Amino acid sequence: MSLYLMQIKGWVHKVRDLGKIKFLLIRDGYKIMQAVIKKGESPDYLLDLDIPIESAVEIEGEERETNGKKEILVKDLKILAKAEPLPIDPKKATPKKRFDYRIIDLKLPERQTLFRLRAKVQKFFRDWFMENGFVEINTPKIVIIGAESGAEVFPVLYFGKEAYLTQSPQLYKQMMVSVFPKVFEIAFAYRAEPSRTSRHLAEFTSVDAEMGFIKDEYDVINTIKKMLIDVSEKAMQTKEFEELAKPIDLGFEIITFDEAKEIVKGNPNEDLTTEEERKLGEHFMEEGVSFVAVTKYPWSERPFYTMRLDDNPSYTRGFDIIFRGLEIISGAQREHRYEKLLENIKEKGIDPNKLEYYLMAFKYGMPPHGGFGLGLERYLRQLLGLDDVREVILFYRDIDRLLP
Ligand code: ATP
Ligand code: AMO
Repeated sequence: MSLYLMQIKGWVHKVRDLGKIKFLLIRDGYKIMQAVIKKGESPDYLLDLDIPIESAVEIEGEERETNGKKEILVKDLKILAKAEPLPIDPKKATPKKRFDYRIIDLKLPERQTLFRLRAKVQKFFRDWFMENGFVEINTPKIVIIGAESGAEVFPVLYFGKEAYLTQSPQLYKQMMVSVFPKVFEIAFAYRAEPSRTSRHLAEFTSVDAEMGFIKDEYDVINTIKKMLIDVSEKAMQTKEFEELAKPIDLGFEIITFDEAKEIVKGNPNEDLTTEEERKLGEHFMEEGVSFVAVTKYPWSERPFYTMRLDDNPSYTRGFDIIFRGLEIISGAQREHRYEKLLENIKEKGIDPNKLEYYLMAFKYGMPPHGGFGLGLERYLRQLLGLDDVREVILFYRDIDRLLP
């Protein structure tokens, strides 16, 4: 029995042609619906129409129920854009081919589910910051000095002068806590990583925050704890997550760098290695702890802006957050005292003249402050239990890929 006339627009996902009856699956970017062309009930010309998969179509028909499932009996079908035969089957293609033909790969419903989840997660982070008094800022992406390390920058020719793509909004977000007590930014950051790993991108999404008037780095870590638990809970409650992955425990622990090195039996004189991060993650996951904050990093491993311990200057208030065995966040209490900051800059071998505008902010009421940067692709990779950050960014950039 026909219910009512309706219209759907979307892409032809599958066609099953049985001669007198044709079943079409139509995908609209959210769901897949069945449309039926039936001799005697649909106009005759439709039975002979060539409808290649992935063509964009507009269908009018009657909604009805067959065997408890809703479908559309087609009364009219317009091909808005006829698709050519697809060059790959993304379900069977190698990763290289999938990424060469990413636009076809993205037509798989499970990819769309993933990118709808990514869009929601980005919104959950933004909502969380806004609900907690952070002001959203947008800082320059073309800069003169790299904040993290000089070597990994992309040079840009800027009206005849050499500039760089920003590695992190670090210097600007710090400057901004002398204006607003709490700021955040979600934007691409650029690293000329010559590496081919499953966790490095040349262009990644950095979720950054900076907070003024803190007591110490634990204020920042506890803020991160609330944010990660809230955002992860919301993400896991989405229908997209349910389709893609299994829920994870949201335990959160705070330890020191020396304690972390003891657990993994590592060398306390060097940074945690990738392998040690993995071991640390496994150790804590057994107890339902997915997030491990590791603080009090050695000064030798942290950038100039990190605050050192007054009573033990070879250690800092810098920390990393390891999420199920992978670093997803770096953060710190920053050095806000002008003279000490200048000493630290010189000790790291940086020319303070290059930081003139950054340093200016510290002369006019810079409060004690701290913050963090989270790699959105790394977070999503770990949340979904995937094995490569390339899967969770639409069009990735690395040493081997600038197209598409
Ligand atoms: P940083 O905070 O120093 O900028 P990051 O946030 O980019 O680092 P990673 O580069 O993932 O973090 O560093 C984590 C660990 O990964 C390092 O301790 C190092 O052992 C390892 N690592 C870094 N770069 C590479 C690489 N190109 N190839 C293999 N391992 C690497
Ligand atoms: P860091 O350099 O550790 O710290 O970067 C912060 C976080 O960004 C992510 N990340 C990356 N993700 C993908 N590909 C990359 N090449 C890449 N590089 C970094 C990681 C990392 O934990 N200014 C500091 C943050 C701060 O102290 O506020 C910074 O940029 O998840």
